[in-house]
Amino acid sequence: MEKAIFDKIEIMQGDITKLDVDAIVNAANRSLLGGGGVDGAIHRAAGPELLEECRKLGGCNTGEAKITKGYNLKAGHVIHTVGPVYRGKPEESRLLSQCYFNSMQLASQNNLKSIAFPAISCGVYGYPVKDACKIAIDTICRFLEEKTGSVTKVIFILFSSKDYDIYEKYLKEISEAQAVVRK
Ligand code: AR6
Repeated sequence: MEKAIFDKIEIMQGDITKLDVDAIVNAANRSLLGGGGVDGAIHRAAGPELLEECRKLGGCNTGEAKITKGYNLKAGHVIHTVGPVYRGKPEESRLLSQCYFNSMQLASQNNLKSIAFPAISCGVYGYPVKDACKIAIDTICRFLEEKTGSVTKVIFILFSSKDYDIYEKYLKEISEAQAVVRK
């Protein structure tokens, strides 16, 4: 893996609704009509026009992604994706990976440069953060390696310091492993 890929990835702790990026990703449900957690926070910060646009989208399947404007957010766009509910079945990791891949694809198709992801499925949907973190980071690295898209900055933003530490540790592990391989 190229070192340049890791230069495009950043990990932060905080509130995704405050970020000034081209797109923030929403961990939505299949109705796309809002909910709790990060979905509720994004809708509150974006204002009612976001819900109006979401109503026209006709929902979204698990693993897929749809884009809207950001309205009152600093972020220009919201990419809504629907993570799997965790039950420990094998297809859930594929679906979670698709959320990240399809969100990146949509960002690229819209010529966006910066995108921020929350820990999709790691709240109400119950996905274990350690497993979800690997899927998230591995999928983004694969995307950045395979595609020459518009995205030059990918931020993972975690609400808790515990989740932040898990992401930081894994990113360090794989970037150091790559450094050894390159020697
Ligand atoms: N900024 C960053 N991360 C946040 C924020 C925030 N403002 N708020 C929460 N998180 P969840 P899910 C973290 O439950 O598991 C909704 O009702 C949170 O700590 O928001 O994919 C939808 O409508 C957790 O780590 O999403 C769906 O019905 C992560 O975001 C359902 O929840 C995801 O937690 C989706 O469940």
